[in-house]
Amino acid sequence: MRTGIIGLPQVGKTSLFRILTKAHLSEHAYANPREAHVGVAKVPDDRLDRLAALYHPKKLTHASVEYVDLGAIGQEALKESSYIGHLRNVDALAHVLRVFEDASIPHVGPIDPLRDIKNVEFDLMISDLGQIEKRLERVEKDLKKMRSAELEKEFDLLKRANTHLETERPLRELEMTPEDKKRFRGFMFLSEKPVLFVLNVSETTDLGRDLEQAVAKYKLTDAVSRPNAAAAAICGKVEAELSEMSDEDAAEFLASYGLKESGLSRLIRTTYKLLGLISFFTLGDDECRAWTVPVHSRAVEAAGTIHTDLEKHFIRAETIRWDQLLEAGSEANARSRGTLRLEGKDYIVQDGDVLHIRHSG
Ligand SMILES: Nc1nc2c(ncn2[C@@H]2O[C@H](COP(=O)(O)OP(=O)(O)OP(=O)(O)O)[C@@H](O)[C@H]2O)c(=O)[nH]1
Ligand SMILES: [Mg+2]
Repeated sequence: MRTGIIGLPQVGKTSLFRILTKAHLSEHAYANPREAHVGVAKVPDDRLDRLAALYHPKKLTHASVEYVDLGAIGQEALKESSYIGHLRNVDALAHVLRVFEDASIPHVGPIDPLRDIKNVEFDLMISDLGQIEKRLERVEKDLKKMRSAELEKEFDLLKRANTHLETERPLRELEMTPEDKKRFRGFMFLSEKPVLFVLNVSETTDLGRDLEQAVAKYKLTDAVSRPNAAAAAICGKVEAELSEMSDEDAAEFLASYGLKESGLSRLIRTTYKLLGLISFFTLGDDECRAWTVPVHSRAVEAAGTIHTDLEKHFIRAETIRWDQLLEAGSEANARSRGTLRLEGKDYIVQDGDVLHIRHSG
């Protein structure tokens, strides 16, 4: 899974990227704001950490997400093939919004994240509209030459998308059947991608409360409750300091701001929810590991993400909820308590399940 970090100039995109991926970028990387950076972020998961304490594994593997830090967005940037190439290839967007006050860092005007959202969304939609118009012309020509049921369906969908965009609504809000989605897949439309609005707020003494209220304060409640959109507020300054600390120091530091967890944990979790992803765990003395699958995945599909052989030779999945296993203290205890279940191929994996795949391979 790959998320593109986008936004207007100087809103904190690269800062967020560095904190997420713990990347130490060279001065050179800052000197060229048009250059894209790619990095991997570990998905923090307290459940996995606690389970691993039962096993003391040789290796502890968290799930990971890729982030791409792109230069500032705008009509000009969207004409550059490398910029748009990077942007098309992400699964989701993290749109960083400037909310922090700092007179020394220029912004397009007074702090107004709703205006900034509209501007950036407009650019995404104009890019999609151009692509749709080109494709419509092509399909129209082909339809004159020959009749094709599939082409007609594509034509209707493109027309519908065109009208939708002309009323200034992004494609992520267009109702589509799974077939429609397939028809659009190859286009990699920008405004179709799920978006997480990241509010980068000022450092304040009551940060916990300010983060919670940021969405309402800036009148973003409507914008962030639209289909395939979500929001997370963070304080870039505080997160940057946190990322340099040991776990104990970080916990104390968070508490001093009235916070329970880092903004990054919340941000990554919200991205998972937005993309309809869940985690399940495999545990053992060699390795304890978190895996990522789409919600509603069947046990046999989950097995396939671990190894194709496990999918092919799947017999049963020994399953237990992560908290039930913690409570039992060991698999043996869980088995005698009857909380360890045997599930078949079609079992729908739940977020936080611990799976042990039994196979004949
Ligand atoms: N006060 C304050 N300054 C911040 C915060 N986040 C970032 N900055 C500053 O804002 C400036 C721009 O930060 P970057 O992370 O480089 O922003 P960017 O969006 O990547 O900028 P471009 O790539 O040039 O568009 C830097 O001077 C940062 O130190 C914040 O939360 N508070
Ligand atoms: Mg940058």
